[in-house]
Amino acid sequence: MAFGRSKRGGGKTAPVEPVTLKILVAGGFGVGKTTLVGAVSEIRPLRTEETLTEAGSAVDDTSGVESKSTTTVAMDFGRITIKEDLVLYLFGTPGQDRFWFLWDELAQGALGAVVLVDTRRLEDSFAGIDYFERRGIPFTVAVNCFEGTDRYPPETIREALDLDAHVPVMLCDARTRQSARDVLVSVVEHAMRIADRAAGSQPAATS
Ligand SMILES: Nc1nc2c(ncn2[C@@H]2O[C@H](COP(=O)(O)OP(=O)(O)OP(=O)(O)O)[C@@H](O)[C@H]2O)c(=O)[nH]1
Ligand SMILES: [Mg+2]
Repeated sequence: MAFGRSKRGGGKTAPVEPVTLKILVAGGFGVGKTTLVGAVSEIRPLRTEETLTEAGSAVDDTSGVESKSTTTVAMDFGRITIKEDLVLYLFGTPGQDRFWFLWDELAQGALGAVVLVDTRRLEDSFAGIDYFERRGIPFTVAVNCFEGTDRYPPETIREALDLDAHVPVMLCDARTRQSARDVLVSVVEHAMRIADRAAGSQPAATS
């Protein structure tokens, strides 16, 4: 798992390095992954955007996000300090099926994930949800509420996506720092709950 705490210098006054966690930001094409990483990142996010071309219009369905002119072809990378001793490294996945081969690399060592959802294309999130479920990677489902789209309560989304009762489902605005931050905090809390539960079910160590 991609987190750890270390002390540099060994001296009593040496600052404690923060715990660093790796979080994936996943979801279907054009759902707002790059937007979310950019909204919360405190460093200039690394992006790997390529221009959408006329030639690709048959496979790149931009309905609903017609202003979209680029797409992620490798990953997004950003960082957010949640508190002094907790830093998240964010890895946004590419949204298109042809980049699936990158997912296993990106998922290595991830503590958890966000699956961003657009209710106009709910089915685009199935593959991401299946991916994390199969690998036992904790995830939060975050509905990116585009203007003009119908709003559904989280419980309706849970039913539509056939999610387990413990999976957090929330509504968000991927463009807003606070909203995106809330989603990331939810992922960390959810992953910690699962880790605690797993630790609690382990037989006590014998000395
Ligand atoms: N109105 C509105 N537009 C949004 C929102 N989130 C993203 N957008 C726009 O939607 C488009 C898609 O956003 P991206 O962040 O590129 O989506 P993505 O999921 O990274 O896309 P891919 O990497 O191509 O899969 C962009 O034009 C954004 O400006 C939102 O919450 N509301
Ligand atoms: Mg993107």
